[in-house]
Amino acid sequence: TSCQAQQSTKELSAQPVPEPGNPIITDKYTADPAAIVHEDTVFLYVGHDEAEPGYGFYNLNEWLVYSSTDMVNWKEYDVPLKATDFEWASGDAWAAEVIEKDGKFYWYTTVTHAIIEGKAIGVAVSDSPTGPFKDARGSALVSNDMTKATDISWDDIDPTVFIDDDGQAYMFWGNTALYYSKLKDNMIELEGEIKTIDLPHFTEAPWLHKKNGYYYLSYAYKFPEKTAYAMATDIEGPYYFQDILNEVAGNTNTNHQAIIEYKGKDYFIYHTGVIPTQGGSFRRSVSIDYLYYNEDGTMKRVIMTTE
Ligand code: FUB
Repeated sequence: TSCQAQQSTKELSAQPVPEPGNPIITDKYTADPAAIVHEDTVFLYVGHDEAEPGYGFYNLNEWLVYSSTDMVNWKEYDVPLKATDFEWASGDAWAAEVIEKDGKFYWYTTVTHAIIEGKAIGVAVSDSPTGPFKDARGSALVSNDMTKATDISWDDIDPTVFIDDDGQAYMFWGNTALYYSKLKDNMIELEGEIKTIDLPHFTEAPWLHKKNGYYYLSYAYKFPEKTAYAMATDIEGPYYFQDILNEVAGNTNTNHQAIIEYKGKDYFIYHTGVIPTQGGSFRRSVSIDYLYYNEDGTMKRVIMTTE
């Protein structure tokens, strides 16, 4: 009957989206994911891990961009940005994050400064989420001579940028010390002083997101790294430590997360070293799993899945 036909159509359209199979990219090694949703499409930004098997450190020279409308099928684009596109940098395409403002896409990146010792943060800009991106300043946005909370030269890494509901943009970053600063309206200059936030066992990889009035600061915790998180009701804190969000991911001593909501579901995007074969701490692969919140706003621990 027509009633039965209607019923079965409804059941079909109510099927959940397919479980994402992990890792999501298998033809190259990818690390340090960041993602945005723009016009109903997810854009995923990663570093390209190019270390040879057995090489015991990072070898990342470029970032890559992918898009998806179902979190399962990912389209790759031409290489949108390389570390040496910043003429003042000597290389090292470490963790980076893109944000959109007024139709422009700003990509905050970690690189090694060619003159000032240590890591530094650059910002590139494009009219499109897939690039091409160009250095927006011609100089570092943050370099090691500007931050003094640690003696290490790699404490200016892993920027995460967030625009609050009142339009004010903030950047959080760091290794060992967690720094943050406001950004000017032009998105390419800091505004005011650089401050710090104390979080237990903060290592690196901060990610800031907001949901239902809470600010969530997730970060790499201890080493080998788990992902932990703290919550606040004001972007500048105080942040209250909550819990471990994700355990050490298989076969890699780092972890690096992005958290997004897309088409009514929440996703935890991270990297592991497990797969494909010959993966490890310097040959990582981006994976995606569902993220679930409790009624009080806290987040449930992520269940990492493979194929
Ligand atoms: O990929 C290089 C570095 O490893 C990143 O900047 C850190 O977050 C860690 O994942």
